[in-house]
Amino acid sequence: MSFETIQYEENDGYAVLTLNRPERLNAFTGVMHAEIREALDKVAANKANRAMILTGAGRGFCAGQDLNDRVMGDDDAPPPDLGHTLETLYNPLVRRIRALEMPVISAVNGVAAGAGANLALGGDLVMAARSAKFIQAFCRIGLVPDGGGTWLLPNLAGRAKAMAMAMLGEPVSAEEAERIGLIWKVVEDDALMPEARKLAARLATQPTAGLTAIKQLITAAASHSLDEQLDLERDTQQRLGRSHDYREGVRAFLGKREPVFKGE
Ligand code: LHQ
Repeated sequence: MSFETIQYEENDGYAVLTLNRPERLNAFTGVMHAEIREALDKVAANKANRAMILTGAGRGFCAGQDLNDRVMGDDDAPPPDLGHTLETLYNPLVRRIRALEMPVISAVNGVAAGAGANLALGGDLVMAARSAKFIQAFCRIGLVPDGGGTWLLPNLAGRAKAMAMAMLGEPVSAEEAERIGLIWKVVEDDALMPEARKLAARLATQPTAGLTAIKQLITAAASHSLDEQLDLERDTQQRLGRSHDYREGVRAFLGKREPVFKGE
């Protein structure tokens, strides 16, 4: 499959989507948005895909919106409609990744800035190379964190850290990001992709419907009461209790053998 601004690969039960404009630290353009949408359609259309890795080519993960792109506006043009850009490009992308019915691994290979940082943080399992850093660069150009940033930051790291990251726009190292709960874990630079691939291949053998439900419930918890969440757990468990993979998991345990999950 050939794209201009991304690379797409399917392999061993998982897909890898690599942002690929390394000379611009993989900053987003309209073309890149369109290609990502097309790739995500492919990920979802193939039932053999049971996990996805999102990463970047070269020394950066993604530097957010390409500031040369017309959507940002310039002196001679009328003011840009950034709301339209979010509504039509970024918000659907964030929602689409959240709704993908499989775990999404962010493998953050280098600097992740602006919407690129929040794209990474929106993944389900976020791994970062030791040299990676996260920058909420928006405040430097008079904007607010988007791509879900104002929701993700306080939910992941708490209000105090969220405020400091969003208002100061200073780089947060991968180690610091792990320490404050912004990401899952740091790995050595050259271990990032081997580890991400190993994890994706392992996830591809797991009960995918159950993992998808975990993703949905943990997302829902951020805006639910305990009572609402208990009801959601009841309904979800009821559904999963009728699934192939639940039956298989219990039978394998009782039979003292490895389970063979279908993902449904
Ligand atoms: C870039 C970019 C870039 C173009 C590096 N654009 N060229 C979306 C749209 C609608 C509403 C508003 O919100 C948004 C969301 C956003 O994402 S807004 C925030 C946009 N991003 C930024 O403000 C980050 C800008 N980039 C940087 O601050 C630095 O490049 C970082 C800190 C990411 C990395 O710094 P360095 O490692 O020193 O690399 P560099 O600055 O030298 O960048 C390498 C090249 O990439 C360079 O080009 P050049 O021709 O000089 O080699 C940069 O101009 C280019 N580049 N980010 N976003």
